[in-house]
Amino acid sequence: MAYFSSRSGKPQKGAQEVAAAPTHSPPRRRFIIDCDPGVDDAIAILMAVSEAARLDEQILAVTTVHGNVPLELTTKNAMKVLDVLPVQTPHFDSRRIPIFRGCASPLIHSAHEYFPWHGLDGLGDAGLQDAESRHVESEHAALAMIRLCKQYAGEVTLVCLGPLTSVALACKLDPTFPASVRQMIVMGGTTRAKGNVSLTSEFNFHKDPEAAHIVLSSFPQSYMVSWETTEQHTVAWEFMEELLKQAEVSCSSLGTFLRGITRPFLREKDRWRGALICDAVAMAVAIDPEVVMSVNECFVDVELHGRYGRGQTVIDWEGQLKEKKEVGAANVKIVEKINMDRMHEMLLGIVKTATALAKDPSNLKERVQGKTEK
Ligand SMILES: [Ca+2]
Repeated sequence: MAYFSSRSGKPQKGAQEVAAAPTHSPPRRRFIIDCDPGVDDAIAILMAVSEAARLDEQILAVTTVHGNVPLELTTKNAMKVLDVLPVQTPHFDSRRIPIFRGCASPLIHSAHEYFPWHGLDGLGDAGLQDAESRHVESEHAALAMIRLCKQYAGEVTLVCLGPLTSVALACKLDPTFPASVRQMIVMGGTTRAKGNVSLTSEFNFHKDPEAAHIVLSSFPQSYMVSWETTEQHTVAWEFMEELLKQAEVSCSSLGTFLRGITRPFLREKDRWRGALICDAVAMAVAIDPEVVMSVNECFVDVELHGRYGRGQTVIDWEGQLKEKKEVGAANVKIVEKINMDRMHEMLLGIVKTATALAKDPSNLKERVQGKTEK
């Protein structure tokens, strides 16, 4: 049963073929997703699950942080999202992805502003049931990140889709933590100081500027997927509608989930050229770095003061600080352009995975009964 197509157009291994793959070879990459679900976080997580299943990669953890809604809700939402695609491969079992609760508030300031973009519950007020079969680990997200990245030193892609509070805490708890991470992807910041919650700052950096500063200055290199870049890579409304229809036809539970959570976005049709799923753009970069078509490498920091500038991303476009020897090498790859065809494939992959599971639930059972290597 082939349900994925490769970029070359050749059919790739389907669910059963993946199950029969050798179990002795290690996973190709491992991911930790730090997030604040959030509708776009949800879509990004589903993309990661379907791609990880296809590529036999691992999602080591989903860690939650305050952000779009309070921590209690982002954690509940992460559990709900992970329940949507119960998929297994020899190295991957979405039902066993552990969830770790992170920071409930920013490092220093105590302001709690929430914005209604994702509904009051963070998932479009779609009335989704809690995922009662799941639980949250007792270890703090920051400690779990440190532990897992040490355990798999040099193998982990850390994808940050919310305020960077927990990641910054991990950097301070263990200064060797950043060097243990293979690749760091951040959805956040701005390239032209075009703020979306203040005049100059993007939501994730605005929520915890100190954390963003600590993270960018601690990691030797990060990919930054800015607000402006995501704004320029919206998903056409026609594509979104087709995606929803395909999901509803082929897998009603996924269709109901996606239709429910995207309702607030669809109400904004007149405001944007397409669906703004910022975290999905960042996730596309994490899943397949070749999706990136254009980057600028610069020194990047975050402004921590100022009447209008707090939380603003500051970029040394002309290398002035480097010339003065105030900073070293560029610390950030600013993603400017991505391949939207590839991102569309990843979005369609969610439906294809769900369709395969809906058609062949016995395959799922077989894997759970002992053929899954953990
Ligand atoms: Ca987010």
